[in-house]
Amino acid sequence: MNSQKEISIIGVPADFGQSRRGVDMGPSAIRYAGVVERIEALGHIVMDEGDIPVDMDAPREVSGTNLKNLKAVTEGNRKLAEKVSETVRGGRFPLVLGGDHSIAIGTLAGLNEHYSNLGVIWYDAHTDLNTAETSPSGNIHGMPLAVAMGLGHGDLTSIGSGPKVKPENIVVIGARSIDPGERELVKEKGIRVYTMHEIDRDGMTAIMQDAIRYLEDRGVDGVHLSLDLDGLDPLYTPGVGTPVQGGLSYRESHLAMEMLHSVGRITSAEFVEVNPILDERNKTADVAVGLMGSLFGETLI
Ligand code: HAR
Ligand code: MN
Ligand code: MN
Ligand code: MN
Repeated sequence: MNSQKEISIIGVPADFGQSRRGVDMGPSAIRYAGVVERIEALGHIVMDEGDIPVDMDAPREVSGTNLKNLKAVTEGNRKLAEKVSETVRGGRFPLVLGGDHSIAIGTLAGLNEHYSNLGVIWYDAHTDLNTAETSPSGNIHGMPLAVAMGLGHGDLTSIGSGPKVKPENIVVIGARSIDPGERELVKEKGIRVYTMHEIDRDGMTAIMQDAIRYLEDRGVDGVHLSLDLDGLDPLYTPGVGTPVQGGLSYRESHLAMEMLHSVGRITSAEFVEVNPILDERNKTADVAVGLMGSLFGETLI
């Protein structure tokens, strides 16, 4: 049986963390794909809180750093952190809709107000562990996991207080595009990364069982799912800014969500990088909503 949740949907129409326009329309695309109805049909109480006010006219560059749009990313994330924190304080499950993946900085900062040993599942083709020093692009959406560990530009790490997540409380699932500096950080910090190699070799069932047991062994007091739609193969989710071939399948991804639901430990989630301009007939938003269905208890029979 499905245990009923009160879920707050928080849209973040922001595209400042990367260079392709359109991902700011992700929340609308996901709403049009029927997110509210889909989750309500499972017996949950869903409140669509609308969108975080994002200033799309904010200056796009800031001098003195190679980070693109640092000021705009910082401001948006401050607002999001406040909203996420308020949601958890009210006893509701935050379901954040992106927007590019830089918004995870704000989500995790908000969650950190309420958890002292948060676990994070990062479902993504990328590890998003770059800093100003290692980033090949200057795009902040390639950095949020480093920022959450307290590494990176001070404007970003100072949103909320202190580091937001311990490296040993992170699992990355689906990685297949990892920059040299990110690889070093994975090794140095001992971050648990299940690349496509391990998933091909062992299968999604074993990987998810291992990931869940690993986080339980860490004694986590909550688990945040940060799902980048580019974790799936672009066959299934073409509407993303940085597609990488050889990704997770549609069914593997549903299986992962179904397993997370049955364990019942996910306390917040975000779905990011849906870009309707790059999509085919809202396919990527449809997939995102389907995955949310599985995460919140949909079954095939
Ligand atoms: N690693 C590359 C960079 O830092 C590409 C990052 C792409 N990131 C996302 N989020 N789409 O996972 O620029
Ligand atoms: Mn990402
Ligand atoms: Mn904390
Ligand atoms: Mn990605």
